[in-house]
Amino acid sequence: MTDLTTRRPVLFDHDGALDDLLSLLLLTQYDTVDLRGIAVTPADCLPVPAMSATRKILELAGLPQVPTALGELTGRNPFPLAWRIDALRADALPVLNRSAPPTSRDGALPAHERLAAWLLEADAPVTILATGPLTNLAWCLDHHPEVEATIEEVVFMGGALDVPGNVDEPGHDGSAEWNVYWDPEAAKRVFDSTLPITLFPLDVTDQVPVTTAFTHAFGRHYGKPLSDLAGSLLALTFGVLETTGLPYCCWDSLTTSYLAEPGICGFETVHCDVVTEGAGQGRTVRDPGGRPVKAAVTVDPDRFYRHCLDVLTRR
Ligand code: AGV
Ligand code: CA
Repeated sequence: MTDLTTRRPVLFDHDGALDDLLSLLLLTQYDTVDLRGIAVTPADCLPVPAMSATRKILELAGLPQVPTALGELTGRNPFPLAWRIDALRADALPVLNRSAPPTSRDGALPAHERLAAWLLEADAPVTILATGPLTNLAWCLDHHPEVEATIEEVVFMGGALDVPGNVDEPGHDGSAEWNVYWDPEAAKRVFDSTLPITLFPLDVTDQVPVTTAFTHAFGRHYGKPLSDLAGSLLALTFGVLETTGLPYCCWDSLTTSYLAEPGICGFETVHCDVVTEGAGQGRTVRDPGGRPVKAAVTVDPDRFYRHCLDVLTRR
C-alpha cells in the first residue's frame, strides 16, 4: 500500500509528441507521484489528437480522474508539421481504442489559466514536469506571481549546453533545442525566476536514443496493454534518423524517470542563460553570471532502458 503522505504532487505540462505520451504512461505507473493535472501545450503536436490520446492513456492506466486542460498559447517558432502529426497516429493505435473514447473532462479554462488555478489551490509544494515549451508556466509567473512560492521544483526537458542543438531551420545557427526555441521568451522568463530548475538538456538525452533492442524488448511482453502501448509509441519513432539525420531520443521519458529513479543521471550545478533573439535564439548558454540550474550531465543508459521495461511491462 502506498503511503499517501509521501507522494509528491506533480503537474505535467507536455506537448503531445510520441515521447511525451510515453512519459505520461511512465508517470501513471509511479506510486511516488500524485498526478494533479495535465496541460497539453500545442507545440510538437496537433492539440486535439494529443489531448484525445492523453485522455485515453489516463483511462487505460486507471487514472480517469486526473484533470486535463488544452493549451491555447503559442510560441514564436512553430514545430514542423511532419512531427506534429505523430499525435494523430498515436491516438489511432488499437490499444488506445479498445472501447469508446472517454468523455472529455476538460474544464472551460485554457491550460495556462488551469495551471495557475491548480498551483494556487495546492495544499503542498508542487513539482512541475515540463516536457514541452515553458509557455504556460511563464504566463503563470507573469500573471500570478504568487505561484512562485507554491512550486517546489521545475523538472524540464530542454536546452543544449555543450552539444549542438536540434533546430534545423532557415536562418538559425543550430545551437538551440526545440522546446526552448519554440518560445524562447517563456524559457527566459522561467530561468529569470527563483524557481529551482532541474534541467535535462540534449547533453544527456543524446545518450539515450530509441534503439531497436529497447523497442523489440516490449515485443517479448506482447498482449499486455501498457507494454504494447509503449512498444507501439517507440515503433512509431522509427525512420526519424533516416529522414532527419538525427536519432529520435528518449528526451522526455529520461526526464520523467527522474521522478522515480533520480540516480539514473548524474548532476552538476551549471550557471546559464537563455538567448532570446537572433540566429541563436532558444540557445541555453553557460554564463558565470547566469542563474544556477541542476543540470543532468551523465546518464547510465542501460539503467534507464531497464527502468522503462521494469515499469511498463508489468501490465
Ligand atoms: O527537442 C526534444 C523535444 C522533446 O520534448 N521534442 C521531442 C520531445 O518530445 C522536439 C523534437 C526534436 N526532434 C524531434 C522532435 C523529432 N525528430 N520528432 C519529433 N519531435
Ligand atoms: Ca515534448
